[in-house]
Amino acid sequence: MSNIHHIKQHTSEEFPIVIIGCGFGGIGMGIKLREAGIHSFTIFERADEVGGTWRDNTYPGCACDVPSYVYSFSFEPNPNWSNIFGQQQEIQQYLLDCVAKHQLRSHIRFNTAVVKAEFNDEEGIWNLTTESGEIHQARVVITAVGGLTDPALPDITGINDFKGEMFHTARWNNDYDYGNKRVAVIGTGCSAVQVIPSIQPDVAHLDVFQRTPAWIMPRHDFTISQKFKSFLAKYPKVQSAIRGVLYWGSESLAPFLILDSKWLSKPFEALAYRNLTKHVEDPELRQKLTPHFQFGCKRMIVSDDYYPALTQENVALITSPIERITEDGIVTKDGVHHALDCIVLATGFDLSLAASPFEIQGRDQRSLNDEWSVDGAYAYKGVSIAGYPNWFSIMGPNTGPGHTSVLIYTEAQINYIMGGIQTLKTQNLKYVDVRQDVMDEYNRNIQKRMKHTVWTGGSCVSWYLNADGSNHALYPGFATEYCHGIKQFKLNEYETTLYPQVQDLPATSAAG
Ligand code: N01
Repeated sequence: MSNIHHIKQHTSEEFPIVIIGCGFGGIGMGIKLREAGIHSFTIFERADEVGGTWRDNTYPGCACDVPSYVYSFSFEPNPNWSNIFGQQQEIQQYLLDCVAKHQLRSHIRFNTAVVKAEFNDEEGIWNLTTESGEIHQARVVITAVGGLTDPALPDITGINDFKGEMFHTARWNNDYDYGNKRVAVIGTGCSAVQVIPSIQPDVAHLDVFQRTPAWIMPRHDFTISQKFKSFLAKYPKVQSAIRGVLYWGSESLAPFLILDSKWLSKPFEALAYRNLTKHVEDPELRQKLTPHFQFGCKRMIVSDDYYPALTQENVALITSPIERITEDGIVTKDGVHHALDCIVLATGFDLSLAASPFEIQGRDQRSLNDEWSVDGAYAYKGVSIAGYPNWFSIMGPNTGPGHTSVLIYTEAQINYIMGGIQTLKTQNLKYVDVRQDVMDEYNRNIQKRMKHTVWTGGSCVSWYLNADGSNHALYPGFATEYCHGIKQFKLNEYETTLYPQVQDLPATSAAG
């Protein structure tokens, strides 16, 4: 272990904090720490730039499927969104602007992947090992590693034999010119639905390989005029009112999109079916595109240009299952060989909600990976995990929404974690460790409610579900309810230990 070196010593007053990941979660956390006058934090980012999923997903057409006035920080409103649904480049620019405005860059260690974390009970310190073997120490660790980050590559026979160009939507090769090429898109989820209409006009031929047709609602996007942007800049209260309207609008949809009720799903299925019939006249194509699962079971997709793109002459929707990939194309079960120059894998993400993001060892050497591999990922309110003191997660287990902006939840978590940090500091506690009984009771209730959701009862398979069919990804209720429940950091829900004495502690290499 000769390459391990310890970072310079600071006093405990500096209270070293490490944030892992610099997407929306890590950036928001950094902003709130600085606002509270806490500068002794470092953000470890495995890539060479901030942005997380918005940095990585550069495929043509990539945009948010949640209106940007609510898919942005409430404390950093941006009056300049180009459209109702912000595009990837401007969302990434928004994050870069947040980082610059709040002077976060000096806190960030780029190209630094944390591969191991071990808690030292005696000192109340987390030892974090990076890929290069450095060890950093922290009193508090906040993981903001995101969920939709690692591409899920399909297990298709011959996938490595293909001699043409092949890439995943989240790793788009922007140097590749797909103009006049024969291109395949495997998958018809949110990413595919954005890519397909964007590349269709330029490619020679497009084969769309569909396994399960999705429910698709109209998007109704529109460009925001310069006049309106200036108006919002002048009257920020109007923008927060718009945010409020969008928030409560989506909250009102929650029962329809969450509960396992055929009656509640029906109006949405009717609207989506009308959207299909409006754009697709050919009865055979319509039939292929008609979903057979309950609306909401998979994430609702919004698009105005996907169906029209599928009706174009240079597009074929292929529903015969893929048998294998060859050197020059894809062979389907019906025996047809589809000759191709390029294959786009729009096959989603590996959420890994039955494993920890890396090796994490809590009190008494317990291993998070071992614990989560039994029944899936659990945390209290998605944030704290019993046995892993002073360890907080942003966008942790069961905190994803099926009906609204994930950032509503993210902000609530950041606020809660700030409460935890302030409690640790002001009460001179060595650690806070959520009580096992409190965490278990919370998750029993979550999983009980999960049985009544469309995600488990709606006859579909989605990335929300673990291999055993359990859902550790989403929150089965209103955002308002989640936010209310997490409003206050309650110390009586935690085991605590006083810090024995003020002593010099090794700190991270935190700037500032
Ligand atoms: O991934 P997905 P995604 N052979 O998992 C198919 C967010 N997002 O990247 O349905 C053939 O939804 C798979 O088929 P099936 C959003 O939360 C947001 O599109 O499993 N096909 C499916 O059609 C979203 O929910 C935005 O039968 C295979 C597709 O690949 C999440 O990211 C934009 C296959 C995967 O769909 C993931 O969306 C984009 C195989 N072996 C994404 N394996 C915003 O706008 C998989 N498929 C914010």
